[in-house]
Amino acid sequence: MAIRPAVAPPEATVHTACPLDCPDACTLQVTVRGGRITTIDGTHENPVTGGYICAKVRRFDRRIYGDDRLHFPAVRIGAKGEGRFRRVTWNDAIDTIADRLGRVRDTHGGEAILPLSYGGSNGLLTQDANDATFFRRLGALRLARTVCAAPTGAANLGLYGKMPSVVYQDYLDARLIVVWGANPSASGIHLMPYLKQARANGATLVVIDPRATTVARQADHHLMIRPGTDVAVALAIHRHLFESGAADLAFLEAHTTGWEALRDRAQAWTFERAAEVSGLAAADIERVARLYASTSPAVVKCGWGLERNRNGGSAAAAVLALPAVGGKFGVRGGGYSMSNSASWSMANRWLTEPERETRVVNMNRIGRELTTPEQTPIQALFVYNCNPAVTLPDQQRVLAGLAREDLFTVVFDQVLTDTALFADVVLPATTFFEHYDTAKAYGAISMHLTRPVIEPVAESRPNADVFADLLARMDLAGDADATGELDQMLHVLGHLPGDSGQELGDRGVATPPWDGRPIQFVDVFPRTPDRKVALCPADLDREAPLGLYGFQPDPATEAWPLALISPATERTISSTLGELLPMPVRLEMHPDDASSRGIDDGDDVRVMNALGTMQCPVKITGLVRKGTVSFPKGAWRRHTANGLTSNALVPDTLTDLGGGACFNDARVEVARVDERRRRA
Ligand SMILES: Nc1nc2c(c(=O)[nH]1)N[C@H]1C(S)=C(S)[C@@H](COP(=O)(O)OP(=O)(O)OC[C@H]3O[C@@H](n4cnc5c(=O)[nH]c(N)nc54)[C@H](O)[C@@H]3O)O[C@H]1N2
Ligand SMILES: Nc1nc2c(c(=O)[nH]1)N[C@H]1C(S)=C(S)[C@@H](COP(=O)(O)OP(=O)(O)OC[C@H]3O[C@@H](n4cnc5c(=O)[nH]c(N)nc54)[C@H](O)[C@@H]3O)O[C@H]1N2
Ligand code: SF4
Ligand SMILES: [Mo]
Repeated sequence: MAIRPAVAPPEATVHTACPLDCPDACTLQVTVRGGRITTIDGTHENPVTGGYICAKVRRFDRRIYGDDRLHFPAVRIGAKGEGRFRRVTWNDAIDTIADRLGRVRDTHGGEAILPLSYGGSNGLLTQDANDATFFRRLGALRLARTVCAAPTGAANLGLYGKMPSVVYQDYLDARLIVVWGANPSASGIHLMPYLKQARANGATLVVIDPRATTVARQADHHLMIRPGTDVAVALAIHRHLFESGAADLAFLEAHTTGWEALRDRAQAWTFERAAEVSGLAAADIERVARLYASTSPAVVKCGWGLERNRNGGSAAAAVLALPAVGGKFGVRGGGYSMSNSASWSMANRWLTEPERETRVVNMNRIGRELTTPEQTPIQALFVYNCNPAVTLPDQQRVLAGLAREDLFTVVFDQVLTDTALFADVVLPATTFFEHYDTAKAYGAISMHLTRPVIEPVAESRPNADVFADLLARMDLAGDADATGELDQMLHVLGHLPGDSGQELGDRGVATPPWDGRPIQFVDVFPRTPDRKVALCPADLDREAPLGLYGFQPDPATEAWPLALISPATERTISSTLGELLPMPVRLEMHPDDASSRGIDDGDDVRVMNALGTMQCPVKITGLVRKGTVSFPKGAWRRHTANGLTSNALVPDTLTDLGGGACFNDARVEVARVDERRRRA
């Protein structure tokens, strides 16, 4: 698989890889007939793919050729949000953008321009390449990309310097597997066969989740925890390890700092107290603590579900600290898994333009930034690789910001998203079947080349080309810049560590560091300055409002007693592919919560709190814990009766560490839509 030719012949089977925001980075085999994609399937080049892929990507042709696909650049002719546009040429669209951004910069300064993107579905070429060069040279605001993995990332960085994680293949060696706040049955499906095989080999599986997900139903022990209380449960396990003599003091002395502080802070968390806070039975927590103390190799897989609340950073830190205290490192199948995204140590070396010290905007507070600006008001918004109208907290405020008539908004996307409806200029983007990219797994440690399989649909174009055009049109281009997409791809490949760029270009797959299966504390060590695990790092301790491992009580009130969570589902990747999600989307609710409110299965309900209301039908199910309701992440506005999704109920408060989003910290009440309203 050499990087050229750019596009497959009209009849061919082409190998590529999936760069969507999923831990697995599947390698793909795509059949093309008459220049159109006919089938998409998995291969074995990425060993975890195992020849199969998820249903979303298997039917990705429905996005590529679907009704919601953007075909041409267009400018707004209706009101903001109305979605009436007039087709224009690329030349005119780029001129309009260059003209408006230039005027905003000259009148208000670069800090009146906000680039809004998240690495949602993107590899090394479609984000932080020409786009970053462009916005840096414009002197635009900087974006803190905190919507995901900010608290877990801060914890993993603070404790371990993001040491590479235990990979899926090594779960087969574990005797105990704890899946904590993760749902691989939907959001990293290639872990599932390893869990099944590990259990067949005799391993015990523990799942800690407020919902009985598929993986939880396969577990030997499922702790159906109250959202936001993981730190209490993890500390109770730490307390048990120290009290029972199971803590590995020799390891703690030799390889960690700050363990006494962790021990002291865990002291208050008896099983009973943790049980009270978390809604679990003390005996169930104790059983898991005893299992963890007595079983090796033991691996803890920390997910992202537990981070999205006010205690999320401390929760992740307490969970990640378990293998250090329990003495679980140094054997295959022992230790922890968090994200492996940092395991290649790439540091964006291909970006030569220095970052400027402009103001940093936290993307979780975009609604506030756009509507009640404290500093230079944002006059221009450039959205790409992101769908803020439905993916960010405090949705009504975000929508109010997007509706500002004076805000010049560009939305560059593959489909007409809810955000694109608010654009002044809409630009059509290629999908990963039409452009180059890299697919870097963050579950396994593997990296693959994503390459164009078909010609771009209609007039869609890759990010690299469009930002190169904008650089040129605004007289911001430098002589050494990569111009077109292929040029940029070769430039990025040329800056990858070791031979990996060459390998990706030649073979489409790079050799992972440590053969891709490092054993923690044998092959890899903490990347902290002293190579020790920092169990109570000073910066994290300062940042967390109650100090690291502090517990901020549940925000539930009498008026808003239910916890609303919004986890990933198998049908979308965040809001990507949401255009294909069947309607309507339902709120999952426990039978007891429903009956105490007189709600029947299928009833239309209002889900409400002080921030807003969402109206949708209910699905009554024992698969969600009592006191918690669940609505799918990634739903579009069309999926509810009133055009607002769960994010209309999510506060824009930030997590204790990392400035992360509190998606699972919404507290709500649910009521049946009354008959009169229903007829209206
Ligand atoms: N199919 C699919 N795959 C995806 C995605 C997708 O949207 N769809 N998204 C991708 C992205 S962007 C990410 S970040 C990852 C996310 O992957 P995951 O780590 O699986 O994250 P979530 O789906 O947010 O939540 C995981 C589980 O945490 C539970 N949970 C919620 N709150 C709490 C809590 O307070 N404590 C505990 N212990 N559990 C809690 C939820 O019920 C859920 O089952 O998946 C990626 N993969
Ligand atoms: N309620 C709730 N909300 C959540 C979460 C939650 O758990 N609950 N989870 C959060 C998480 S984990 C994440 S990661 C965020 C993700 O939120 P976003 O960053 O908004 O990600 P997506 O929803 O995937 O939207 C990405 C958009 O980029 C477009 N796109 C993809 N590739 C390209 C490209 O090459 N070029 C251009 N120009 N566009 C492209 C896609 O079509 C899509 O519309 O959502 C968050 N939102
Ligand atoms: S979304 Fe995940 S499971 Fe689906 S093809 Fe892509 S990498 Fe594989
Ligand atoms: Mo995410």
